[in-house]
Amino acid sequence: MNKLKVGVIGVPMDLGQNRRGVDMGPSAIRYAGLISRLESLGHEVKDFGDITIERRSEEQVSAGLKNLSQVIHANDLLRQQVESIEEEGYFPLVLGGDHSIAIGTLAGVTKKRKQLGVIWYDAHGDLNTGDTSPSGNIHGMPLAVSLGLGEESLTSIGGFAPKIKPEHIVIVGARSLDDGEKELIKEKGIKIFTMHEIDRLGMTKVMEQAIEHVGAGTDGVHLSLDLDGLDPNDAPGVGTPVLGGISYRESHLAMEMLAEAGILTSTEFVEVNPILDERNKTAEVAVALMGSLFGEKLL
Ligand code: B3U
Ligand code: MN
Ligand code: MN
Repeated sequence: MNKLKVGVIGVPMDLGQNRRGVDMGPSAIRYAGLISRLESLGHEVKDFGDITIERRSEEQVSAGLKNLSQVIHANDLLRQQVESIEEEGYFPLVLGGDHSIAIGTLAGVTKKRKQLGVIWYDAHGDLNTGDTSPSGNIHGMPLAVSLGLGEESLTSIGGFAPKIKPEHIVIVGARSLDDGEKELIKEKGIKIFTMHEIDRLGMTKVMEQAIEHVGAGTDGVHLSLDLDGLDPNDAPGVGTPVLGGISYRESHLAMEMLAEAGILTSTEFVEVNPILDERNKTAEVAVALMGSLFGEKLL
């Protein structure tokens, strides 16, 4: 793998969902040795620190969305940071935080890349809008927002919408979808490999097809990896665990195949919750997967 300049940015944000602790994700991931792991692979790594997040106040719900104004503010800051990290020639590596931060990451990277491919590695679809969400939690909405759907104050971050196109997306690992999300997937023809396809085809075929899909007609590829895509036995420190997930080994294989394909232009690892974790296991898993993603090999 080519040696990269990697720009790390943390987003200590928990306002896109109800459970406290996911704001400590960036610290836990750094503590698990992220920076030295990437440096040992020969990459030049610059840690740009953390975005400042507004404090959680009394729960505010606007248009059915919780903590909307704080989530907008955080994502707009993240967008600006991601834009400038890329302008300085760094590969953006964003550490969450809950998955609502994908709104800002994608707004930042699509300033330059108007045909971005996206791999959404997640137990969930994150395709809800205020109308379909069962929870009002914005971390269940970032993929819909990036498609230009739902709350206008979120879709308009960065001054343009949509950020991405349905045909450039692939979802990997889904096993919990709400009715509105299922309809949207069908309506937009979004490519999805649920756990059924992973079991049936195996991770090798799934990733071959996923890589081909996001590589076609795109000018860059973003990996948005929600740790709850993994099985809760392998990644227990997440807010909404769902049984029957992708294994640690399958996830390493997926990361290695992405490294070999050499198509990624940005990534984010989200939903690590150290309070719910077992001795930082989930952060360590995240760092191990980032190792494979950035070219680590046994021999
Ligand atoms: N689909 C549900 C649950 C959920 C989405 N993302 C996570 N959980 N992590 C929702 O609230 O939108
Ligand atoms: Mn998610
Ligand atoms: Mn999820």
